Amino acid sequence: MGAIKYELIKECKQSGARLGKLHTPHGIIETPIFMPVGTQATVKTMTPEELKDIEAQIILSNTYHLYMRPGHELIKRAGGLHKFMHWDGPILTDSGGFQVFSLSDLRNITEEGVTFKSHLDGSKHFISPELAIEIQNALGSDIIMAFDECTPYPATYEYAEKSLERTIRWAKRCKDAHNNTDNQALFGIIQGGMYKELREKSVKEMVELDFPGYSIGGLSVGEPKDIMYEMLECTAPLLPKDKPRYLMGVGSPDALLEGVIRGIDMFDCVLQTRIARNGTALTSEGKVVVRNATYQEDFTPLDPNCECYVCKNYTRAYLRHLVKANEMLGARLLSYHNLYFSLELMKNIRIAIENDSLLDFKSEFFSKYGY
Ligand code: PRF
Ligand code: ZN
Repeated sequence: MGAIKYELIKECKQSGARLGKLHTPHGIIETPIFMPVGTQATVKTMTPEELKDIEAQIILSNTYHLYMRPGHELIKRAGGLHKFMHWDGPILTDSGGFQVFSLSDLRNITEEGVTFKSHLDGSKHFISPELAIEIQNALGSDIIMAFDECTPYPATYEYAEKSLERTIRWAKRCKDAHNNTDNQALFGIIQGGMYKELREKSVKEMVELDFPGYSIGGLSVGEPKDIMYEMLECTAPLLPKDKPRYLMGVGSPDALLEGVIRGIDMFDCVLQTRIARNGTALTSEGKVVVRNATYQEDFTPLDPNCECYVCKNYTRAYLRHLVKANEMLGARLLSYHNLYFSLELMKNIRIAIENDSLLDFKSEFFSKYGY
């Protein structure tokens, strides 16, 4: 039967956007959706109850981190990732293919897999496509990712092609290794660097492998935004309409809108919680660096147009004080608001698709937010 089912509800008349429902073993997700990132089995500073308050529908976690610490076998003994972290909604895990490249030292990539040194203690490890699947099977996440190489930017055509071909061979190995297809859906990852032909080839080969969903990887890796949007334009329309499409590691407010317009259904990004921890808020009027002296005596809410718990109860001056004093509540409240803001943006995007007014919504959003 398969673990998930994507129900395409409506295609936008103004753009490539899609409205859908993704049925998973832990609940139904309305798409397009933003997934808060819980790298180490926690969305930093947020309890699962708080995530429910802000209507998070699915969260993301990471194979690489959980493998390094506390270990997938321990999590399996705990009853799986959902039980271990007390989150009963859907979870998507990334395969480690990206984190190994961005975090660990001294990595060496061969046909078999990747050898690397842990970012925690320098110990040596090896992850193969088969192990990435074994770890994700043990975690029990609803949606799991194939093990890929995120082609660095910039890369030559030759390198991007070799890297893509290996990612395709690895995807086949992941598919063969995955034997829990009734409970966990394995997504294939599209790579191909910034080369249109390679992106097309990647889609063609991944679609032939017939995954229940497709991720678009290798974007937002340092390239200009227009190039990322061009890559989306030549990729998303080639993907099957009856499967979900996930743009990996992308989630700034402008990219969420531009991505949805180009046919993306799922996003994740550390931006919301990361900038919260250094004292920055996403608001309807653009980024607010609460830390700045300008807000010292600003007794207004963080975002006058936000209905969240933080905006209803606290002032910019107070939040600035917390951030300046390094009080943990500052990071918590800003994380809460930033995630709420992004989930609310996605909700409004879904409403706009429903009403065939997404491009109007976009102009209105950017007229306040700035571009
Ligand atoms: N591959 C995987 N995870 C990712 C990426 C990728 O290319 C990216 C790139 N933006 C983020 N996370 N497996
Ligand atoms: Zn708010």
